[in-house]
Amino acid sequence: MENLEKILADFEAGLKNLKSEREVFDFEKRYLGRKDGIITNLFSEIANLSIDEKRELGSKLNEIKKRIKVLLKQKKSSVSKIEIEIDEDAPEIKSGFGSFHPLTIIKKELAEVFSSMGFDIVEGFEVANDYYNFGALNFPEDHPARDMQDAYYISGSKDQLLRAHTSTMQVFTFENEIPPVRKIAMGKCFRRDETDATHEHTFWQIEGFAVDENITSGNLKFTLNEMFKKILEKEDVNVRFRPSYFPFVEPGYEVDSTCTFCGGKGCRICKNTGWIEWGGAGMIHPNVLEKQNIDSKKFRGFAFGFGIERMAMIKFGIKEIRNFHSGDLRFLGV
Ligand code: FA5
Repeated sequence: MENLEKILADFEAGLKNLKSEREVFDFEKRYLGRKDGIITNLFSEIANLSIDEKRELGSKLNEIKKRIKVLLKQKKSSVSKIEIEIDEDAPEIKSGFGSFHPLTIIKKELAEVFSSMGFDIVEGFEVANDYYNFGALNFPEDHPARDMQDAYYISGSKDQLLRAHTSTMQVFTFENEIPPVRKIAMGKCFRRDETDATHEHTFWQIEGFAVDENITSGNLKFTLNEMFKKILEKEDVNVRFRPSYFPFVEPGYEVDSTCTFCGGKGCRICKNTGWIEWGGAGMIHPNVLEKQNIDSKKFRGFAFGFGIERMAMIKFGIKEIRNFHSGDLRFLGV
């Protein structure tokens, strides 16, 4: 019995010195731990005593256990719950504020400039079928892009594929909306291209198109000029169209802007031409509109499609496309 009083007194004295929640837990374990707790052990010792002793000591032990529990509870609520364990040997953690990914910056700028011109912004679907990716866009049956070697087909399917360009969004839109429409689609595209410094199997494109009664290439040029001014952060940017071929536009163009990095004199970015190549554009082919029951005599439209990684590479002087999706924090400058 005396021993029990001493145990309780020791407990109370020890409890006073505890400063943290961790210490309280350890202390609790020392007394009430299931394996080797001081009180727990005493309970198992009772088993060897006579019935009378058992009764007397048992009730005293229960009383002490109760008291210990109450005191532990009080102590737990009084010590600080917020503790940081410091590992002296752990490497230093550099704190940084982080930064936006270059693609995020470009997408945000594109969203801003096009919404200011009244374009709706959509992302669209990454899985399409031959019809949305090619057929409805006037690709001839034997066009090489339709080849299984160039697009990722869903396994076991000859029809379903991962979209190879965001032009699929023209078809989805014309199926569901009546002109006038102005739309921007930004999303991932997939191609079985050889990976190199400027090509990846997965990349982002922006598709833009507008259909109305009096749309001309002049509208296209103005719209793209506004986009270049925003991305290049310069007011004096010119746009140049060179003839090109895409089955879903007629006429089709390759779009260049003046090189704002050298002022047109020639540099590494423009490969000494004074012009930067951005991507494809053109006037939407009447066949594409007619396939969706849009009267091509009444309505005309423009469309353009650019690689967003390419835009970021130009804007930020990034030389290697594989950096974008590598997850390497050094690239992000964090
Ligand atoms: C197209 O994809 C057309 N849909 C663009 C278009 C839209 C033309 C509307 C006319 C009217 P193209 O295959 O050239 O075109 O791709 C456009 C851009 O996507 C390229 O200039 C390039 O920047 C980017 N791109 C294409 N393939 C890859 C790739 N494997 N990796 C990274 N970027 C790519």
